[in-house]
Amino acid sequence: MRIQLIVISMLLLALICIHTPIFRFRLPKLRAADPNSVEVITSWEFPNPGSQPADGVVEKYALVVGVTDYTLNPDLEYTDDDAYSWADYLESIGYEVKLLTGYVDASTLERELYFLLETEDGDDYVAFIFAGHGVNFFFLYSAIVLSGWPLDTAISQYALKDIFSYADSKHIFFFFDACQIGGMSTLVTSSERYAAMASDMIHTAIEDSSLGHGAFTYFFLIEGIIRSDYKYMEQAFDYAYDECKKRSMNPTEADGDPESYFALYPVSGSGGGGGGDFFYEIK
Ligand SMILES: [Ca+2]
Ligand SMILES: [Ca+2]
Ligand SMILES: [Ca+2]
Repeated sequence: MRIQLIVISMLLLALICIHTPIFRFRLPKLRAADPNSVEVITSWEFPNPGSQPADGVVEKYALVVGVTDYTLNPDLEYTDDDAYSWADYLESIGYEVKLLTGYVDASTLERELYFLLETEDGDDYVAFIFAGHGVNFFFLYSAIVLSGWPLDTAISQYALKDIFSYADSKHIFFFFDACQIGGMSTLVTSSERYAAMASDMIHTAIEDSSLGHGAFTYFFLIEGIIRSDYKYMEQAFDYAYDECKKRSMNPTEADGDPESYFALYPVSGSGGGGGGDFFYEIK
């Protein structure tokens, strides 16, 4: 009788644990897509947005994408939160932001990329932020994964590189919080471009319910740029790199100019030899 009581109470306790959120052990979700579940676009018939020369005014434009809804790949929970946080921050430093979250397909991205490239001119600042699934193909190239039907759509590093070759702005920031996305370093074609990526071409990127974000976005943006007030992307990257390494990730950066710091707004003294101690900000 006593043994039966003990067994029953243990079973009850187990049931309570299973149904109580704090006892539920949740594994971090991977932002990796299955290469067989996507239609991949390696070259894109992208309409020419024309060329807009510098007009003497530094305007700042950002396209921020957080894909949560996928057809064949698992939905993601925190990519939209990553995108909201980036959008809020970029707006706070004077960017005109276009935010795409939820179901974001290739035609939506094409429309917004076209609008961005048709708007920015030769002396503007541009930022492209992506949080979602990533995938590599044969360890040869990376792709971002968008929503799509009947297959999700993967846009390769080559297709994105072609599209950004239309940019008039020289100063472009790329940020990718996705798995196997390191091939996007190919977008850094000049000294005034900088890319931060949550992974190399092999490693995965995670999103974690305890952070409420992708780990890379959390440490780069929330703890690095916002809480630690890092002005330079290289500083934010170094911080996020150390934190993500503890989580078995391997973030990578592509720095068009290793001799100078890269900032998201004009910072006087940031050029030539690693940035000065004295600078003022033009917003
Ligand atoms: Ca301008
Ligand atoms: Ca343009
Ligand atoms: Ca640099």
